[in-house]
Amino acid sequence: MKDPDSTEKIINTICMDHCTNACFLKVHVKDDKVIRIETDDQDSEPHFKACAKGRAYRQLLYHPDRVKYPLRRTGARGEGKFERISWDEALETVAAELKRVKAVYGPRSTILLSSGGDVGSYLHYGGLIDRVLVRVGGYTGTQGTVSDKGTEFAAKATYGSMHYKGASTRDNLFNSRMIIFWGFNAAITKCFGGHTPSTLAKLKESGARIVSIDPRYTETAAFFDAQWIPIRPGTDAAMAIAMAYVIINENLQEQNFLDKFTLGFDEFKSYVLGKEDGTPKTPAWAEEISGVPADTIVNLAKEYATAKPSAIMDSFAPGRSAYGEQFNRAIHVLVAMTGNIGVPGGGGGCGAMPGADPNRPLFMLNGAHTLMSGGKNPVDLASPYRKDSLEFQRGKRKPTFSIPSPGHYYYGGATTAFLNRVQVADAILKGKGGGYPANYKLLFLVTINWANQYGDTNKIIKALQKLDFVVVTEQFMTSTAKFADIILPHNTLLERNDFVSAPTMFTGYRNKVVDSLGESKSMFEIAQALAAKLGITDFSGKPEEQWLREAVEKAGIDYDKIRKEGIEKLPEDECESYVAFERQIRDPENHPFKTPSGKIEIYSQALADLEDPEIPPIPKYIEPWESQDAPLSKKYPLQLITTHFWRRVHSRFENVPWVKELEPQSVYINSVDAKHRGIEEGDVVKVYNDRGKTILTASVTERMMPGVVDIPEGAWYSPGEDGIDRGGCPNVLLSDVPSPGGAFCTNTALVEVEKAEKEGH
Ligand SMILES: Nc1nc2c(c(=O)[nH]1)N[C@H]1C(S)=C(S)[C@@H](COP(=O)(O)OP(=O)(O)OC[C@H]3O[C@@H](n4cnc5c(=O)[nH]c(N)nc54)[C@H](O)[C@@H]3O)O[C@H]1N2
Ligand SMILES: Nc1nc2c(c(=O)[nH]1)N[C@H]1C(S)=C(S)[C@@H](COP(=O)(O)OP(=O)(O)OC[C@H]3O[C@@H](n4cnc5c(=O)[nH]c(N)nc54)[C@H](O)[C@@H]3O)O[C@H]1N2
Ligand SMILES: [Mo]
Repeated sequence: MKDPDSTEKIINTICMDHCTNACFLKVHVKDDKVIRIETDDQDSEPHFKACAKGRAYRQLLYHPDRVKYPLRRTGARGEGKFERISWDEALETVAAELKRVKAVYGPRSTILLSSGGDVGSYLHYGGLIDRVLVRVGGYTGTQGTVSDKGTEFAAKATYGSMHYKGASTRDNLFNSRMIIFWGFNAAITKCFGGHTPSTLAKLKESGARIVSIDPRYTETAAFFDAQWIPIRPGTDAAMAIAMAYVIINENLQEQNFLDKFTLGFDEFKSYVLGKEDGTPKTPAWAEEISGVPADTIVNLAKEYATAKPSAIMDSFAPGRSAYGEQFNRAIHVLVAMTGNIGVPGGGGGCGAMPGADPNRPLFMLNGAHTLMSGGKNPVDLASPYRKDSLEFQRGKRKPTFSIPSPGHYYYGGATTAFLNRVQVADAILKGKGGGYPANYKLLFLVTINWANQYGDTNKIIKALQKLDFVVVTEQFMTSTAKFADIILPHNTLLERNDFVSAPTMFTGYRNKVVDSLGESKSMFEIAQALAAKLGITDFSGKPEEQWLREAVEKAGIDYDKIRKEGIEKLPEDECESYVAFERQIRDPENHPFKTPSGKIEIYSQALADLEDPEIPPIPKYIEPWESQDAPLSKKYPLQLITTHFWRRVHSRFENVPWVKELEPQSVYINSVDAKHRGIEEGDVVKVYNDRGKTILTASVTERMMPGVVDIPEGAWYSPGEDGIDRGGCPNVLLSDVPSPGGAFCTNTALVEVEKAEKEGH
């Protein structure tokens, strides 16, 4: 322990929670206590000013509900009764259970399920537990991310690369004549850039025409006074394909570009014109499906095809729906048809991660880092390549994309051993009998609030009840942690050192500001101690500080300087500016696309080879299973979307009063739908379907399109004695059935809303 220091000092650090953005914090410390948090106050661009959440981090750090000691369950699973135990006892129990499950059932029966935590960290992340588990025989992991699987699938099929590489850096937009935010609420989610707000502010002056296609009138649309085109969730591919129809009909496509750089436009054209199936994909056809007037589609298509260069910022959210991968694929075709690829001001996609210089630390999601990743996972190695996935299909080809992640941790999925992360509960409940590779017994949950954040909460709870053993690393008693047998108390980013990198614009040092509260520990400390209990001798080899110093110095950064300053901003004119696929278009001979044909694949033979009508080789509109036209809509007439909320990071900060008081958790409902149900602003309502029910207040607004309601994701699942959620957690209503491309369908669910009084609540 340091001597208490009564003079106030400022320690610089970086907030980079799982909002995927990164902001600068100036933390005032007195007597070893955080007393105030300020943020970036420099005039020079770019800015990394923290949002309300980062500035309120002090209340998260000192929250009275912090889990500060190792806990062992005493009551029934989920009852929330625990007793304090020592670290020694906690780790002994976890080690013993890991050994037992491996000995009796084999290593596959242990699942490691982890999520972002503080993204961008170089040291403290779930990959450290991977490093432990691969050394004791391996484990079952998950493949892909929960955020952008549809978008990623589409980018791999069309461009052969990850979508991060298919998006340009934000400065690209300053050259655009028109920008379409398609399911992208940039002002709130920012998506890979704490500097996005300052970009948007400058864009306002650029004179570009801005359009927002979204079931909600978003904060971004409001900021720009943009044209708002409301659209029924899950129908975006239909609208995009009808835009292609207009462009073909008016002969506005860049045929030379299509001939030179793409494959399969004729097959697509044949589908669009109805030669393939007898249905021309006219604007009238799309109006019927999407609710967007045919005239609006015609005008937008013509304008987009002629106002060059133009950008379509297609986000992940429409891709997180049934057949959502078709949406991003259809956008790729529009971008190609108008020659908007590889040119400044053109492009598509919502967030860039260029990665030009391998030594320059770049933004990467947790687990993608190789700093301490575990190496090959024996379970993965012993399994055949998947036949049902794009890049590994038929096991013939090498992966067309991979992030350096030797253990396939987080981005894994090369083999059949790994589960789709949306289906983990299903796998636990059904095991081998349901066609899964193993019967699962032990679940290791690391920086994830699984029951709260994944589809079909009630099913996840059944899975949690079924397991032999559940261990959770947590800072709080979340709805998931209540189901743990052992909780390992994890510290926060203000209580440990780390190195972080932000998308393209800075690298930062996350300074430890105060000592860990109670007996909470960093992930490095937890993993190291667990490794010791398991008899692993080669876990680290060097102390934490050395790992960090080496990583910083490898990036060519002065370690002591960055520790002091906390951030190394790249001057604005030196910020890595990147126009996606610029090289492929400028010099196609030497820089082919990474698809099998080397071209932009409008028609993908790899997809055709899957022989799955639900994943066609050209982008098509396929009606989502819970659409407004589905038979189920008679019973549940409203489409639910579940957006990312401005005052939370998923379920994080929901318990922080300074942030929580800013806006209540509500279901947003259009006044027509509300009136029809006798619902007024602030009424307590029940939202329900066959999967679950949740009770919360209604916010009646013209900013939602009729027929669609929004419950922001991340509210804390809090069942009453009747088992009905009172926290407003939308995941009790969502399904765990993934889209054929693998995505979590967070925006595909039919529900009904009624005043709660009716039920006596
Ligand atoms: N404040 C905050 N920022 C965050 C996060 C957070 O939790 N809080 N989370 C971060 C993470 S991990 C991620 S993955 C990203 C997520 O980023 P996104 O997936 O882009 O975010 P969402 O808010 O889900 O959706 C964006 C917009 O899409 C609209 N939308 C939903 N369904 C449809 C549809 O079918 N069609 C169309 N056209 N629009 C639709 C929504 O109304 C919303 O305005 O955000 C990141 N940023
Ligand atoms: N309905 C619906 N559900 C969604 C989505 C949606 O759009 N709609 N979006 C999905 C998306 S895109 C994502 S990425 C997931 C996110 O899902 P999660 O990553 O599970 O969400 P978090 O709430 O961030 O949960 C992280 C948990 O880890 C704990 N934790 C422990 N240690 C640490 C630490 O050191 N740092 C941090 N930051 N946390 C720690 C936190 O207390 C918290 O309980 O949610 C998904 N769920
Ligand atoms: Mo995400």
